[in-house]
Order: sequence, then C-alpha cells, then structure tokens
Amino acid sequence: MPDLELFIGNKNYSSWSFRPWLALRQNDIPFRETLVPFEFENGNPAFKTFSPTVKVPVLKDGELTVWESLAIIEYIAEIYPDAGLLPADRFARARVRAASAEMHSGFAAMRSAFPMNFHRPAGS
Ligand SMILES: N[C@@H](CCC(=O)N[C@@H](CS)C(=O)NCC(=O)O)C(=O)O
Repeated sequence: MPDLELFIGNKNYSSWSFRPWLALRQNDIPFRETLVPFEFENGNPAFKTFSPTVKVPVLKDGELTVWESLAIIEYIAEIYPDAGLLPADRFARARVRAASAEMHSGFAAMRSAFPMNFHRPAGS
C-alpha cells in the first residue's frame, strides 16, 4: 500500500508543485501534503532536509524519494494505473509523454512572461 507524502512550495506561484498535487487530488488518491514555503531570498534551507535537488515538488513513498514533477506523475501513474493518468493506448501514451516532455523542458520565454499567479486580478 503506497504511503504518499507530497512536498510542495506554494499553491499560488509554484506551477511545478501544482502539477503532481493536481494529479493526486483530481483522482482522489490518498496523500499527505506538506507545504514548505520557498519564498526566501536564498532559497529555503529546510528544502535540504527532504529534497535532493533543494527544489519542490518532492514525493516520498516510504523510503523512496522521487523528485521532478514529471517523474513524480509517472510514478503515481505506475502505482495507480486505474487512475488513467496516462492513456492505455501505447501510441497515445507516447504522444502524451512527448508533449509533456516538450512543455517540461521548453517554453522558457513563455513561462517567464506568464508566471502562474492564481491571485492576480483578472485583466491585469
Ligand atoms: N524541473 C523541476 C522544477 C522544480 C522547481 O523549479 N521548483 C521551484 C518552485 S516552483 C523551487 O523549488 N524553487 C526553489 C528554489 O529554487 O530555491 C520540476 O519539474 O519539479
């Protein structure tokens, strides 16, 4: 039985944290959420205690530590295959992975121009 704990930094600004959080919540997968704020001038020193990269998100499953949002979602998809996080069809799965990897590793200019901020007033 998985024993999942997801470390996240912020639900308003951290789109990386939000990705696995959403995958878990949307599918009613049980997990504990530990929010460790990252708004520190030189990074939050507490991150060193749970994150190999000193970044969030991080997923723990017992003794296992998984970092990187995409790897976390792949792991969740593997332990909860019925959640349908990845398509059953191999070709469709390959296309989903290609698009996810493209988004994950690219679009830097767009991401920096349009950072996530759910509290930003509409139209601003
Ligand atoms: N590629 C990583 C990005 C993780 C990342 O950049 N997380 C940011 C928060 S959104 C972070 O932890 N920043 C803290 C810092 O750099 O000190 C992933 O997909 O998980």
